[in-house]
Amino acid sequence: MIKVHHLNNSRSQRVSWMLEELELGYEIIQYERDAETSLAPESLKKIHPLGKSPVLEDAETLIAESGATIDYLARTYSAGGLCPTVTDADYERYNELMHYSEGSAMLPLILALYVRRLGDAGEPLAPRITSEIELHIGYLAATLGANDYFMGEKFSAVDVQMTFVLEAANVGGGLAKIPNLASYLERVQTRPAYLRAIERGGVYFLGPKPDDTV
Ligand SMILES: N[C@@H](CCC(=O)N[C@@H](CS)C(=O)NCC(=O)O)C(=O)O
Repeated sequence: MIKVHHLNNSRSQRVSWMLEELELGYEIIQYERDAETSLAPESLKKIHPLGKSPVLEDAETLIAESGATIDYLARTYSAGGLCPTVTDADYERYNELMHYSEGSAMLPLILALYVRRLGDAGEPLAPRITSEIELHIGYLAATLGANDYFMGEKFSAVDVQMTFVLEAANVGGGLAKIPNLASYLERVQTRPAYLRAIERGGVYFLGPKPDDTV
């Protein structure tokens, strides 16, 4: 059976969500972040040398990197339903967005998280980080446009990959003033498969807020 090495409150929510979309059976191996450092436990390094989550095991196949994992699941199990094939006209667009998510969009969001911990010492970096975040949010808003999903009218693996970026950007309500991205988030976060993944994976602070905390 497929195994997901899942860290609480992390990108591995994407992988369980993808598995739920595909209605595949899977086992979750749960890891907890250190309460002080938020780092993954050392035991994850026994599964993959980087010690990061997610890691997926499917028989002899072991994959780290959420984008590669989601693409693998789409190619292997969705029969073309959640990703184009390499000869399709929209394949390069799909591939670009899959890479863009972790390769470009996440960088300033992660930097903001780390630099915040420096307090006043991080101030000189703030304008550049803020302008980069704005650049990526603007690009994502323009790319989605009036479509329901990033590849157009049809939900795809790109949406599973990109939602974490928008959730990270929305911490503190960052997308409230961007109507198409805000309603997109609501659209994907109410998908039954998304909600089932959270139920199985446990606490996920980036997800939809309970009614009493909205
Ligand atoms: N680019 C990687 C990032 C993996 C990653 O950094 N995962 C985080 C959780 S979101 C992690 O394992 N952090 C714990 C640690 O670094 O100890 C991916 O998309 O899978």
